[in-house]
Amino acid sequence: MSGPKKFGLPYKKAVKLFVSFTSVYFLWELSSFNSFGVVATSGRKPLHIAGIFPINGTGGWQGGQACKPAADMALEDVNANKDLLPGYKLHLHWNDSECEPGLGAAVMYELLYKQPYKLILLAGCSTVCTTVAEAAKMWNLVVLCYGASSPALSDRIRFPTLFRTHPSATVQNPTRITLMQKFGWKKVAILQQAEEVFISTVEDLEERCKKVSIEIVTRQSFLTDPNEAIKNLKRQDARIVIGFFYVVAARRVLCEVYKQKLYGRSYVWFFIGWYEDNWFESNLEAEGINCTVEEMRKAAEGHLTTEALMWNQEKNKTTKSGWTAENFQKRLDAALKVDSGRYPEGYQEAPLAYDAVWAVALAFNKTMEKLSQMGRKLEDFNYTNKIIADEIYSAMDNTQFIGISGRVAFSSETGDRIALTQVEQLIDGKYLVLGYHDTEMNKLTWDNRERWIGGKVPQDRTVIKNTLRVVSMSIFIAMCIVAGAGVIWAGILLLFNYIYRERKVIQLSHPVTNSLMLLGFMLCLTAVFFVGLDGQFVPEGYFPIMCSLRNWVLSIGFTLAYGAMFSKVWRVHRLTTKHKSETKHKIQPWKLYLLVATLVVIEFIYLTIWTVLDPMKRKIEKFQYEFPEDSSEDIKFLPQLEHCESENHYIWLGITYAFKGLLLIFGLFLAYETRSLKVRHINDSRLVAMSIYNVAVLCLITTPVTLVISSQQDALFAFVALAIIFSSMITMGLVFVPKIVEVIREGNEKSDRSSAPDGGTTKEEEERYHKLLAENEQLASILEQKEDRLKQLRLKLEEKHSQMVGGPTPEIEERADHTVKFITDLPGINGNSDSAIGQGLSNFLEAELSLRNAPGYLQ
Ligand code: ABU
Repeated sequence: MSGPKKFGLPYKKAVKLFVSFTSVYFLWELSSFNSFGVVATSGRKPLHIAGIFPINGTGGWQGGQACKPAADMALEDVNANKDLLPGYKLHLHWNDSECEPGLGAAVMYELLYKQPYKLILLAGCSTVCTTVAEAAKMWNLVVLCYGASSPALSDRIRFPTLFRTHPSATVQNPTRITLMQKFGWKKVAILQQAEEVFISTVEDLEERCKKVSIEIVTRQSFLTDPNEAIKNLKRQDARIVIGFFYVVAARRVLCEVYKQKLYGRSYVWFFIGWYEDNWFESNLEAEGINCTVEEMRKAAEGHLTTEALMWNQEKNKTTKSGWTAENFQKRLDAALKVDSGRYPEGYQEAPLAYDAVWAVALAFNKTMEKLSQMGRKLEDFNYTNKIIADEIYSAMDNTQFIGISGRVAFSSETGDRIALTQVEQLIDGKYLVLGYHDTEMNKLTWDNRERWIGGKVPQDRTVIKNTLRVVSMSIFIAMCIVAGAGVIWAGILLLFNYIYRERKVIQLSHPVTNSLMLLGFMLCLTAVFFVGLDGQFVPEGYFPIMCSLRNWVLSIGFTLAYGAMFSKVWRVHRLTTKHKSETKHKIQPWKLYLLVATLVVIEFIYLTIWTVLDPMKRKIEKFQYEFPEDSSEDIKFLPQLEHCESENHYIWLGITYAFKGLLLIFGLFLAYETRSLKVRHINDSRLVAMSIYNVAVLCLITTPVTLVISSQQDALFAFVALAIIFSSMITMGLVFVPKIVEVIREGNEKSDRSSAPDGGTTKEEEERYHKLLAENEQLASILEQKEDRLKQLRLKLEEKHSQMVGGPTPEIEERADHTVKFITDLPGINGNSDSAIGQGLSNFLEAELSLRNAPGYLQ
């Protein structure tokens, strides 16, 4: 930054050290020189002034190259003017500061402590002016800066004796703001060299931007190499860049701009306007700029500059010096030998240096008059003479005149020059004035001569177009058609279930449970439609409703369908685990309904809690930018995908998956356990078990896959839709197609012959059953006949017994009793008898009868 840094000391400390050291030198000098200056030649007393000109440096502003000759011209003119400073002649003592604050301070020290006393100090370059103006107050010395734009110099407390003919750099800021507003730029970036002059200008600009809601996207600074800073600008997509740097740095910036391709139709660069007209193509080799003149021209084309006016716009108006601006320019050009077209640095500011000397002369003139009234003289001035110093200050403060740079006047609050700002643009390698801005009146005079490379005003940012990723129409329509067909199919099955409810094949399948299952599938298939309804159909505001609708329809549908299937396998499994006597009873249908209802109620309560506590919202997933095919379009696309999400979405999903997952796995287990069981009262239980495999497996596959492909809208929709369609259709087919076939096979008769379509009773079994029934009836009648015959025999036996004297022998008695007891103990013929039992019984009876008729048997 400034000098003290070079010496490695804090700034104030450095100034104090400098002042105390030089005071010693000052006392020593005073002892040898007691009078003011040397005796003037040609009878006029010299009035000595000091000047510091930056000329030979390698950085900063070397404006002394043109300003020193301009100051010399002014001295010449002032001294030639008879009305000005009568009896006196201005004499300039000067040295080169190279725009280095350290060197500037040393030069000042030398100028001040070498006799004669200097009445005023002229300085150029902000960094040097800052250093010398802060110290000069210690010597009661007024400083007039002809080439310092730093806004920091407007601080009257820090620089109480400073004036400047150079306007503050802040005068350009309102102009910059006005231009941004004119072209609709709301986002700008700043690139600055790390110098106080630019830092304070940028701070002022930031404040002003804030007031008018212009966003500073980034503020990049660099010391010497702008490479990284420009990379950052590119990274931040800066399009409108305001640059603050000295001309040497400006060349480096421009070369880097070329290399990093931050020029052309999409970019606008604002540069400071006080560089010389051909700044971007000169000194390239000397400064080690690694770009050709052609490349520099290419990068510079179209940039804008702002600068306070430094030349009187009324070119032919005679100024205080007697010169018109036009004539002065010719004279200056001749002095500087600018025929070659190469302007030395400081050419723009030359009128300021010229007018600075005139301001000094006019102020001295005024002071002389004032001092003569007080009986004092200008030549009485020394560095402790506060009275004369104050008079010089006051005269300078009131100095006003029309100079080569325009109207010269100083603001008493800041010491600043008041000026118009000029806006220029580099068009075809030449600067063209576009307009002027009156900062005080905030009035822009614009000639509409600007020219943009792309033919239109560049944008302040890449326009980002949000593109919603939506389900492709063909997939959506295809899935909706299939799902719709599924809904119709489920409706037909519902009707079938109702119409044929009296048929045994339907009756024994628990038609109400199947109807609930069909209703569930209808809801699931309807959910396919809702899942596909995205931003292309549903406005943003209604999307959360759509999210809840999807969730509710699919969840309730699944619970109804799966719950109905689950209840059947559950009941079948329960039957296998119950005591045999209990299985004789018919299955209670209400138990099935209760299980389905319980599951649905749980689902309903859960969904209500979810919806009320943490409703689903429209969440946007953003993807990588995509660029249009046509690269001339300054736009990029931001693909977005809508998702339905609650705040604690993954907690809710966790609960859902845990509950349903357990239900699915348990269902799978029950289905496996009951796979080979035939239950007459749930005739389709095995088919339902197969359906559970189908649904469970599909669900268990679909859920993790959907999580993985959640960012691919088409794949996600197709996968979910197909999973719903497949599981619903396969289940409906498995459960109902055999029933339909059976009903068709039976025709329209209401036959009860069939008991189960799932392979429970075949035709052969049926016939065998009927045969057995007939045989049973036959045996029952035989048994009846035999019983009658047995009764008759018993009667006969009793008669014989009463006729006998002394009765039968005990052996015969016992055999007869045994026979009667055996017959009485026989099981009922209507029970489980078969032909074998009947045959055995008849053989026994025949044998018994033959025994009774045998010889020796007592009759
Ligand atoms: N127009 C030249 C300004 C130089 C400076 O402020 O340092």
